[in-house]
Amino acid sequence: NITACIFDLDGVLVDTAGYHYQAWRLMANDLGFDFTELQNEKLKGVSRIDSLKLILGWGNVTKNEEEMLVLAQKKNDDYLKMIEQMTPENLLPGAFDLLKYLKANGYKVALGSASKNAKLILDKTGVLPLFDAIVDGNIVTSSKPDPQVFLKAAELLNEQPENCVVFEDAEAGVEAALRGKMHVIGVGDKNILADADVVVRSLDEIELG
Ligand code: B16
Ligand code: MG
Repeated sequence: NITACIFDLDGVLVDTAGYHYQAWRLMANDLGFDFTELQNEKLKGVSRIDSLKLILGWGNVTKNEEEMLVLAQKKNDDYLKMIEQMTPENLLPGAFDLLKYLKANGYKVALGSASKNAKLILDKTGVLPLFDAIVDGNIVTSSKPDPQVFLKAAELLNEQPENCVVFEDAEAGVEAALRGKMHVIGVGDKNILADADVVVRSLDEIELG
């Protein structure tokens, strides 16, 4: 019996992938190369520093640790300028109604995201008060598919994993939820998220009540 819901952020509640892509592209272009939207898919759910390493690899660019930190910082500054404009309108279809419904019906709600900017985004989109716990890139040390992010969320909610359902758009996130012995609803393409218990195209497909 499900008593708690844990949400991924990017790709489930909001669509920030486009902003991440724009900001990383600025960096890549400065370094003299470019990468495609298809390559950008590979960055979903992946931490900032691991994303940077993947992108530098695509451009055959080598940087030392210190240079990488500077590049990651610059990308994040550009990204922060972009998300500064976010409002509740940027919530994906069905997200607000589902969160409100869960709250009104006594479910516990947590966030389980790789992003260090998660809290800011929840605040900008007006849903921060609907969350009982937030586990984000500032807390997590092992990225998805490691289940740490979701197990930590269950722990903060004081819930057993088997009573939690995770909402995820990334393959690695679905795997993380399953490894954590949780239920998982995939949000996106059912061919990519084949291991999820249920797959919806978007949160507004979920029937409330
Ligand atoms: P930041 P999620 C992930 O969020 C994004 O999907 C991924 O593209 C991004 O690199 C990562 O957060 C880190 O984000 O640079 O803001 O710390 O899908 O786990 O909510
Ligand atoms: Mg995601």
